[in-house]
Amino acid sequence: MRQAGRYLPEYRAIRAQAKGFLDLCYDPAMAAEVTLQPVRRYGLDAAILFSDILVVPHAMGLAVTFEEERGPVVQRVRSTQDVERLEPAAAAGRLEPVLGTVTRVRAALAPDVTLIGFAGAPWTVATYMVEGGTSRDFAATRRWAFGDPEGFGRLIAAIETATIEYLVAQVTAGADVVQLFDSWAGVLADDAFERWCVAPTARIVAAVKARTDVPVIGFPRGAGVLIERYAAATGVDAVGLDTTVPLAWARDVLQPKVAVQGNLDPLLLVTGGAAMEQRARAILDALGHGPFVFNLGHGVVPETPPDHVARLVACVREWRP
Ligand code: 1CP
Repeated sequence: MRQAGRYLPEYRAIRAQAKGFLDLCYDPAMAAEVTLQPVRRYGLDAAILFSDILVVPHAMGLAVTFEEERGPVVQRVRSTQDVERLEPAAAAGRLEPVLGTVTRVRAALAPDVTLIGFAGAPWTVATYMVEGGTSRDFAATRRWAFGDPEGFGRLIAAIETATIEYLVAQVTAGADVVQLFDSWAGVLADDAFERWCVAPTARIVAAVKARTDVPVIGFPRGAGVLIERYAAATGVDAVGLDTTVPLAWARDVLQPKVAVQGNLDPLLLVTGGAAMEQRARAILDALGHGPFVFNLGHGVVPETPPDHVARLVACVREWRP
C-alpha cells in the first residue's frame, strides 16, 4: 500500500521542491528519496516504489494532472476511436524516469529489504480513463463495459500491453516483487469481475512470469467472496486484503492457496493506542501462522501521526506466533 506521502514532514519538504505531483514521479532522484523515507524512518522490511498508477495512461499519450482539491484529472477515453489513438507500445519506454527511480532505490536499499514495483490493474486504470478521474459510481465505465464489451475490451487490452512491458521493465530495473492494484474491483458482479478483473490480471501475471521470476501480488479491493476465485484463477502469489475481509475466512479459504497481506484499517493508524494495537494483534494471531505480510488494508492517510506508525511497527515486531 502507499506508505510514503503527506503524513511525513520529510515528504512534504521534497514535494514542495517539485512543480507538480507528476514532476515528482518523473524525477528519479526525488522519487527515490521519497520512496526511501518511510523505510529509513521506521526500518520497514519493504519499500514500495514512489509513483502512481496513472503514469501508465499518461505514457499512453493522455493528458493527466493532479489537482490539490479534485485529485487526478485524466483526458477521457470514451470511444473505440479514442482507444485507437492510445500508444500502449510506447508507454514503457516513456516511463524510463520511473525505471531510473527503481534502479536508484534498489542500489540504496540493504540487500534484505524488498523493493515492490507496481502498476494499476486494467479495470481500475480504465475507470480513471473513462470517467476522467475519481468517480463515485463508475457509471460511464460500467455502461461501456456492459453495452459494448468488444470496444471496451480493446481499451482493457491496450492497458494490458502497456502494463506487461512496464512491469517487466521494473523487474529488469531492480524490483523484487510487483503488485497490481485493482482498487475498484469491488464494483463488478461475478461475470463482469471474471471478464474485467480476473482475466486481464491472469494474462498479465502469465506474461510477467514468462519473462521474469518475481512474485506477483494482486489487490482486488472490495471484491469480497470473489477474492477466492481471484486467488485461484489469476496466478498471483499473494493477495492484498482490504479492511473488510474477515480474518478467519482469509485464513481458512485464501491462505491455503496464496500468501496474504493486509488488512489493518488505515484509520486505526490515525486513532492509534489500544484500538490500533488490539486489531494489529488480532490480524497477526489469525494470519501470522501462514504465509503472510503485515500491511494495511489501504494506503496511509495524510492525517496519520508519524509516531503511530512507529508504534505499530514495534507492535508487529514484538508479536510471537
Ligand atoms: O502529494 C500527495 O500526497 C498526493 C497523493 C498521492 C500519493 C502519495 C497520489 C495521488 N499518489 C501517490 C503515490 C502512490 N499512488 C503510490 C506510491 C507509493 C507510496 O506512496 O508509498 C502508489 C502505490 C499509488 C497507487 C494508486 N494511485 C492507486 C492504487 C492504490 C489505492 O490507493 O487504491 C490509486 C487508485 C491511485 C490514484 C490516485 N493517486 C493520487 C490520488 C489522489 C488518487 C485517486 C484516488 C481515488 O480515486 O480515490
